[in-house]
Formats: sequence, C-alpha cells, structure tokens
Amino acid sequence: MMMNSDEWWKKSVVYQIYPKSFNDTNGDGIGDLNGITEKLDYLQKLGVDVLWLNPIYESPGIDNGYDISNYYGINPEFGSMDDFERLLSSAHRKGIKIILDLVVNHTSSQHPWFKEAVKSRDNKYHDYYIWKPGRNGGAPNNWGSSFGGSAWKYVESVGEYYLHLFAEEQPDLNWENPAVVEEVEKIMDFWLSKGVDGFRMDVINLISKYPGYKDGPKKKGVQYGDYYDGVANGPHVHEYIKKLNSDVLSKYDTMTVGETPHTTPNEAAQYVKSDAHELNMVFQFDHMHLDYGKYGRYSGNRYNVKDLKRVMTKWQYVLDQNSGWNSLYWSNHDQPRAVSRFGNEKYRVASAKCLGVLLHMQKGTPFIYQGEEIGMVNAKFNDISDYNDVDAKNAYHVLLSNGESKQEALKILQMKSRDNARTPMQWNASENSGFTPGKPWLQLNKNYTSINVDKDLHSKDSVFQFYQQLIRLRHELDVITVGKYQLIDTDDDIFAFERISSTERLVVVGNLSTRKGVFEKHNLEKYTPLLHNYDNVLLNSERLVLRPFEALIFYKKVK
Ligand code: TEU
Ligand code: CA
Repeated sequence: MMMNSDEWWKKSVVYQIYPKSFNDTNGDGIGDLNGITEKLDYLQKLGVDVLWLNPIYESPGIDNGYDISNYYGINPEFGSMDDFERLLSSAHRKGIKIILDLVVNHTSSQHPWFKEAVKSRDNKYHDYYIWKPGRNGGAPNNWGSSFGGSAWKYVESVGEYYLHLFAEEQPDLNWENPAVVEEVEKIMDFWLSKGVDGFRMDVINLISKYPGYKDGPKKKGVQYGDYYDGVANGPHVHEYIKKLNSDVLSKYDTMTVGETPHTTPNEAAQYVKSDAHELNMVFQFDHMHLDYGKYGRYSGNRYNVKDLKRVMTKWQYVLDQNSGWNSLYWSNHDQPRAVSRFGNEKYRVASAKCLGVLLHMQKGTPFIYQGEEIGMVNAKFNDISDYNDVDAKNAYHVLLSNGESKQEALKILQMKSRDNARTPMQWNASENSGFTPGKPWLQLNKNYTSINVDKDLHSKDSVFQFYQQLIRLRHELDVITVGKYQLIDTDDDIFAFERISSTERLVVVGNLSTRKGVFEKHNLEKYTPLLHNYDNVLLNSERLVLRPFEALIFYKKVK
C-alpha cells in the first residue's frame, strides 16, 4: 500500500470533541477532561483512532475558548494539567491519539501580551499585534469582523486601532514579528513534548496579511461577517508554516490539519502536497458555503446535491493530482448538525447512515463530530436568549436591523447557528441525558430521550453500529485509503463514485433525496454489497432503484 508508516493519519478516523459539551463529571454543568477520560471505552468501541479537542486552554470564554489568555494553562472549567496528562496517557494506552487546537492567528485581549501592548507604542509587546492609524477619523480600512462590525478597534492609550478578524476580544497576532513566531514555536513544543500527537490549526491561512491593508472588495449584498477573502492565504503564509514545520513539527510524529477558509483546491494543494512540508491536510469550506446567502451562513437556503457532488469531486481530483490529502467532514463546532443540513430529519437514521457512507468512503481522513455517530440533529431553540454563541447573537441583531422579522431571524438561527452543534452530548434517556448532574451550561436538545448513545448501543440497526462498520472497513480495506476516486455520472440527487486500486474496487452510491432514485450501473452483480442502510437490495442487473437516502457500498477484488 502506498503509505509510509509515519502517515498513520491516512488510515485514521478522527473524532472531534467539544469538551464543554461532551461529559461533565463534577456537576458544574460544564463538560470536562475527566469526562472525556470516562468515555474513552465508548470511543474505543466506536473504533476511532484520534481525538481532536477544541481549545482547553485558559480563556475568558468570549468565543468559547478561541480567545486564549494562557497557552500553557488548562482552563480550570475543564480541570487541571494533571487531568489532561491522565487523559492523554489513558488514551495512548487504548491506542488513541490526541491532537489539540492551536489558535495562533489571535489571542484573547486578556492575554498578558495584549495587556502590555496597549500600555504604550514602544512597549515590548506592542508589536505582537497589528496596529494602524485611523483614516478620516475612522477605521484604517473597510474590513469587517467575521462576527459582524468593523475588524478594527481604537485604543485611546496608544491612539491607534488594532485588527481583530473575529471578536474585538480576539486581537490578531503580528506574524511579521519574529518574536511572535518564536512564542508560537515554544507553545507547540510545550504540548508536543508532553506527548500530544499534533494540532488542528485555527484559521492558519489568515496569519499573513497583505501589505498596505487596502480596502477589501465591496461585497455585493453580504451584510454580515466573513471578510477573510481580503486576508486569506497572504504573501508569507507558506513561509511561516514551513518554518513551524521545520523548527518544531518535523521533530515529532504528528498529524496536522489546518483550518483554511476561503481557499481553493489549488491553493490548498500548496499547503498539503507531499513536498510542501507544511500540513498533512486542511479543512476546506466549499461544501459549507453551498447554502450561504446575503448574510453569509445566516440564510434560509438549502444546498443542492448537484453542487455538493461538484465541489467534493473537485477537491478529490485536484488534491489527488497534487499529491495532497483531504480532510473529510460534514460538521464541527461551527456548523449545524449534518443530518439537519445535508440529510433529512424525517429520514434521520437513513440519512445519517447515507451521509456516513458518502463521506467515509471518499479519499481522505474522515472527522466525526461528537453526536454525529448517533445522528443528533439541530436544537431549534425558540428564543434568542437560549443562544450562547457570540456569532449567533450578533447575527440575530444584524438580521433584525436589516428588516428581517424575529420569526425569520430565529428560523435562520435554528437552521444555521453554531449552537446547534454545541448542545450537550446525548448519552442516555435520564435527566440531562447523563451529560451532567448539574444545570447544563447550554440547553440540551429536547429529543435526548429518543436520540442517545445508550439507545444506539442497544439497537443493531443504529447509526452508531453503522459508523462502527464504516470505521472497521477503513481499517481493513486499503482501497478506501489509496484507491483513486472517480465520480460516476448519475442523476442529480444520486451521489455515486468508484474507488479504484490495483487489487480492489468499490462502488459507492447514495440517494441524497426523499424521492426514489434510479442508479444505472452495469455489472454490479460482480460486486458484493458490503454495507447497506436498508434491509434488502432492490437490485436487478441493469438498475438499482434507491429509496430515500438509501446508500450502499459494493466491493470486488480485482485479479
Ligand atoms: O473558525 C473560523 C471560521 O471559519 C468560522 O469562525 C466561521 O467564520 C464562523 O463560524 C462564521 O461562519 C475558527 C473556529 O473554528 C471558530 O470556532 C472560531 O470562532 C474562529 O475560528 C475564531 O477563532
Ligand atoms: Ca464539569
């Protein structure tokens, strides 16, 4: 198989844990590190190889941990450094690796560096951040924050504006300052030397800004956030990441995945092609932006399958042509629940399994977001006071100020808010679904009595059992790791592709709609149906009649 031993991440399945919402063991209503340790047997049973933990460092929590005030300390809400080291050693003993979230495009405004930086322009830490004079009595340029409003905030004590692409409590670091790069390398080395197995790197493609800080393109119609296209993939970004790799990462056996919004497959290939010596893979956003509207993600739009096939296939082909590697995901802590966004809640189990087949059989490393393995769905809060996310609350007010009704604004949040993915993990049908003996920090989804881990563990047709089989297939069949991806031309709502290696072949097909679909595929009779999310196969030699969200994986050995 074309995979050398240090490329273990090519055969791995990653499970993303949002610690705050995973499992609370001390009754404060907040998930914690000991809660993850307690569930390692569950994760081992699922069969995952790597855990990605969202930020666990000290943070004021303005952006739920993506505003870090101490990179070397554990957020006391999650526990202690001893708790973390116990989690890491327990996971390693079970053959499970752990990667952490490296958030170094920005810090918290409560970080000691920033507290020093605002004292004076000649303070040693002032140039750790990006400061510009105002223009015509206002901000230095027209860049918007991803969370709405200007990306610049004025500080009286120094008479300048600082850049914050996210919340104003998240000042962007100045990567042109070698001292900043040195600080980041120290942070990475600190965690890797503890035995951490790598990093997910938060918006890592934003760390190099274009010189001159010119106005971004006046966006037609976009009323909210996401101004990255003015700052993504800047002139020195590859130089910075190559340096992190040669100075630190290359000294350890790591897996890295960069979060790179507003990046094309060809641009992504520059980060992940085998001779780039930068990152192993990146998170792309093309399939996340298929249902965007004039308020960015906050639109009532739904994606269409034809576009989904187009963008996912584009990424498969372009990265393969450039010796690159894909990450594969439907959801994470920033996105709505996969079944609600890409499947259909009326066909919850069938569509959860269909999405699992179509993602896990592609070429790349699959990421399962906590709860996806049991088909959790969006929370549908009824009042803005139920929402926690800074992005959701800002967006709600922008929607109202642009004339949307409260009902429409709430309907959009119910569809697209990040809180949908942050409701507590649903473990069982007991109070608070076994997440906490206390008052949960965020409301649970009311359906936890019917959708929970306990129920899935005891049902042979559950989403959990199906995900176990998908993961087992990836571990057993090399064609899933190395086989060439080839889209099969089908009608719009059927997503079908082949995986081809010198010794094996897969045919993967899923009907991503509530209507019957026909899959014209000859010689399937020579294949063995490996996995199927319905109870029998309506297969005759010429055509497969697919029921709503019906998905199958066919396999054959090639002489
Ligand atoms: O997300 C960056 C990103 O692309 C999203 O924030 C997106 O812009 C947002 O969800 C609005 O659509 C990373 C983290 O994943 C996110 O949780 C943080 O809020 C953000 O960076 C700032 O650190
Ligand atoms: Ca707790």
